[in-house]
Amino acid sequence: MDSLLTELAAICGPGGLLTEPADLRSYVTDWRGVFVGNALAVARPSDARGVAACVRACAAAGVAVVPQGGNTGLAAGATPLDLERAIVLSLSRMRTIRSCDAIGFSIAVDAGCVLADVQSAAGAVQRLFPLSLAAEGSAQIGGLIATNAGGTAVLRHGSMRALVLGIEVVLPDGTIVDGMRALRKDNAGYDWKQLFIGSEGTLGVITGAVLRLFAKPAHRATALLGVASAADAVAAYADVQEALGEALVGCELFSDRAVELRIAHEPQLHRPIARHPWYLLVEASSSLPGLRGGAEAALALTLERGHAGDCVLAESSAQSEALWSWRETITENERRAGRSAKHDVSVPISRIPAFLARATEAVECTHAGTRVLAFGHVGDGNIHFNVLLGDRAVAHEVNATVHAIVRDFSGSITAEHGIGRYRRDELAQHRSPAELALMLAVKRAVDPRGVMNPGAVLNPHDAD
Ligand code: FAD
Ligand code: 2HG
Ligand code: ZN
Repeated sequence: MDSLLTELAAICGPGGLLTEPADLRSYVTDWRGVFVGNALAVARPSDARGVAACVRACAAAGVAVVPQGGNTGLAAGATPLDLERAIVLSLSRMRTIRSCDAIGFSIAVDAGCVLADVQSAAGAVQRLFPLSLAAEGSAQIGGLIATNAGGTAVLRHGSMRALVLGIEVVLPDGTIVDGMRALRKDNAGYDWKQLFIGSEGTLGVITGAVLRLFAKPAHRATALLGVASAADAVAAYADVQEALGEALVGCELFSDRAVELRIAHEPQLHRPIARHPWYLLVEASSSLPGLRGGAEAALALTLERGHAGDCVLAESSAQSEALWSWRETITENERRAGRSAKHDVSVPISRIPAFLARATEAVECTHAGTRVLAFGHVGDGNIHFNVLLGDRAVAHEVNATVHAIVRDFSGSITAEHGIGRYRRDELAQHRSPAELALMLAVKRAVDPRGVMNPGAVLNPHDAD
């Protein structure tokens, strides 16, 4: 093993290989601090050739490679758990914006670029990279592609898959495949990049990407609505969708429990509108004038129909950001509140109220000391049905209770965070044997020696 570490140190250059336990700790621990793994080293190459050389060296030594971006994932996909011999391959030193094409509305970046930096680079040329999420100051483009991340603008712009034009990947045998094309239309053979989007590091290491940009909208409108029930919330969502149409960017739901959690940590804050059981945060944007009038009409419509009880429309971008902070701090406040069981579910939008009612009752009545903290992307049918736990020992039972209900609603157990290691053992209950066989066939074809992130997504024994 010493010879592998010597080889990796030579590939990564000065300071590029970490081997001291204190230096490894943050890389082998997931964002929530729930999962702690083990690695021989963290390799931080500085370019795609360095990544390829690291992967080749590990494959030859029979050592697993766990790709890691910003380590903000919520499915323990980047955490080397239960692996006898693994290295974490961190893209953190690959942060170059390779080029930005304002006319072609595209940007080519290293996979280690942090999302906020890509947003800024696009903004500097009056373009928009629309992916937006609370972890944007740390999450990297490679990790966002590997998880097919969603966020708060999916309603208008889609998940990461819809934003990727081309990628560059390193395969498990060290081959670099260059697909850094900025083409909008290209039907030449299989669209192989789709395999890597959402593959959670199990098929290869994404080292670069060409991303789609949009015109930076001149006008934005942000509103917060107070609603009495989940049924009113989905009805209010339909109202604003009806009134704002293509100007609607996102529609986010959170409960008053989320507001209470924040105020518990920041007691100087006041609720931005009168207390309601639920709140709906609506974001719209347009390059055309008249958006504010449109937003006012949308709010009037939903108030008139009785779906919202109160609302506020931001008067400035500072007020927009202040409203968004109620939504974007929920995950951090949940982490501060202690151990929780996360569920990243999707169900048909119109069935969200029935799902919430049934799952809340099943959890809170069956598992003593639990409190549901539900929030999410209502316009995508994606609810983070998280459960604050009094007793962490019931986490698995709570997962089973919630996921059984998700199955009854023909939903998904992960709408955006992925399977990783957190949900791996449940995948077989939610995909047919034919679908699982297809996934295993892909894994075996691309990674026959099981080098790439073994134990994530697929059970390692099934993948043998
Ligand atoms: P990591 O956590 O490092 O890795 C995630 C997975 O991708 C792992 O399986 C890893 O092996 C693989 N991977 C990482 N880099 C590469 C690469 N270069 N090549 C191949 N595989 C790679 N997610 C959403 O979808 N929507 C949200 O709204 C959202 N909000 C969040 C808010 C907070 C506060 C936090 C902490 C997380 C949130 N997430 C959200 C989850 C997380 O930010 C995303 O999953 C993100 O895509 C992870 O990116 P990362 O660079 O941190 O990847
Ligand atoms: C969000 O929508 C993220 O804020 C995180 O996907 C959700 O904390 C969570 O479970
Ligand atoms: Zn989310």
